[in-house]
Amino acid sequence: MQDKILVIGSSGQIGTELVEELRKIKGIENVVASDIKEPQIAQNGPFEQLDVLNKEQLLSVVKKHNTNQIYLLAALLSATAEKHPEFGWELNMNSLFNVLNLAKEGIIQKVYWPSSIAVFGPTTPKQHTPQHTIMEPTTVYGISKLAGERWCEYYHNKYNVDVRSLRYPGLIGYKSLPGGGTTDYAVDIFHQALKNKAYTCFLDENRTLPMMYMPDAIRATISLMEAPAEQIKIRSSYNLAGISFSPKEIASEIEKNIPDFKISYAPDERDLIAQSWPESIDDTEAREHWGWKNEYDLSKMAQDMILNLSKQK
Ligand code: AKB
Repeated sequence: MQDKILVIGSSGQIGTELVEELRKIKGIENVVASDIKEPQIAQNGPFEQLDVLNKEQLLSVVKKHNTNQIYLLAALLSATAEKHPEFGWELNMNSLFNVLNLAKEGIIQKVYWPSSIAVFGPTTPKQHTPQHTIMEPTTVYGISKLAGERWCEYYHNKYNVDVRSLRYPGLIGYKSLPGGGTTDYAVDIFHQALKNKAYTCFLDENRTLPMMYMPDAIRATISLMEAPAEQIKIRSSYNLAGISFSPKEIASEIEKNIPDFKISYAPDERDLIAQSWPESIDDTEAREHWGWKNEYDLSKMAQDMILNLSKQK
């Protein structure tokens, strides 16, 4: 059967790059982008303005395009959800139910839903955090992602829904800006370094977090979705590891490329969120089950970011 894909939240940080890559692989007409907002950039394929919380609208878009797979990327991220806890919970959970129920009813065949390192909390082991461990998230976003993981597994076990998920670390890319996350600094720092040769970081200089370069994240997402179902042994969400670094370490990497770059620190409430998260992730299961392997280390990622952002200036 031809894959007919709907990407919900296509104008966001992941959506922008995922749609581009999926269209290369599946064909432009087979990947419908959708977002609650009108797109800011010209679309090179089908687009639908869609509020995922509106079940009727979602169903009519799915029917119109004969969709059989949904990538659900719409969410409030960690920092924004702390400011709007009730809406964060409503959007992050009800969007998932609306999509999982389409799969339960057999209207669509496959679902991708992103989880996050935010499912872990202060009581979780911080180094090489294992797949199965203590999970006591302290943010609205983390609580919604952990609950979502449990529901994904439940829908798989009870209703045989083919749902797949990754616990993304902080994502870094040059094609679009992140919005409302705690790890956003690791993108902003490059923009400010190139523009002003200076950056004030909202995290502590030693606040190490798990991160990943976008080409790795997109490859992981599509590999997981394309893997034969029998290889997917975890139906909650897979740990996924790339690079771990602190603001101080990424700043010194940037300095190698932009020698007069200066960083200063003004930690705010996002540093408290970051403090509750792991420093590094053990992704043994993803490697063993469906052959995941990251390609980018800190210096390769930083060089590529600087090269590509310089071309955009
Ligand atoms: C955030 O910072 O909220 C996200 C995430 C780690 O899921 N980038």
